[in-house]
Amino acid sequence: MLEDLSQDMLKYKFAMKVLLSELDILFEEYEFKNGVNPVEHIRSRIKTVDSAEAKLERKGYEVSKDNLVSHIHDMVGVRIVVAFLSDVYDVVDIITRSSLFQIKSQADYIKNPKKSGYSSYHLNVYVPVFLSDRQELVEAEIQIRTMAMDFWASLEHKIRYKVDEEMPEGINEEIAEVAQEVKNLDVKMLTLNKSVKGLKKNN
Ligand code: 0O2
Repeated sequence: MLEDLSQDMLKYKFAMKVLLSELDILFEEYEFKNGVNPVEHIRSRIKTVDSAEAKLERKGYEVSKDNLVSHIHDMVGVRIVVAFLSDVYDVVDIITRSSLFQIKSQADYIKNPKKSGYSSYHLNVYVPVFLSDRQELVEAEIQIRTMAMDFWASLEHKIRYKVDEEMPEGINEEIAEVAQEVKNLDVKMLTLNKSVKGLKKNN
């Protein structure tokens, strides 16, 4: 059982407000300049203490406040869902250019999917929070993915969390195969979109 986290939870809440507000500004500015907004929708959540405890246990750490701060990197989590593969990289570019955020790390699970088949682009950033007497940098995880990747990840999560034990034989492989099909769809839709864009330009 974790020590009192009320002050930390408040900090996460403030970091989320700053993060969402900056994203809103960045995407609205992008739309003003380019006439299109690459974002379909944004979801956000602050991880519950119960879920953080479960994750620490899963990772083999003792449940403590110190371990939570050191090993749970997604207490503040935002998911940005876009239409096309190329939009993922546009969004990464928009966020990494913002001088508000300090980029801690990035992982491209689209170019290098996880063994499960999971693919998304992960950006871990530090968000500045200005309190009355000090500034704090709070870590947040931003996941950027297409609608197709989001479909796969949401359903895979539902399937996996139904079983406490190991998956029955063959299921993991089949789920990974579906991820490949999803990837093919993303590539196909991107190609179609590019063809139509080309037509518009020629007219
Ligand atoms: P939830 O329910 O989203 O909170 P960490 O960086 O410490 O968070 P890790 O494994 O080092 O953990 O980092 P990683 O893999 O970059 O990001 C973890 C998050 O990515 C997960 O958070 C999921 O949201 C997502 N994710 C990673 N792998 C998979 C996968 O195989 N399937 C699905 N559906 N999602 C995945 P949580 O806390 O595990 O879950």
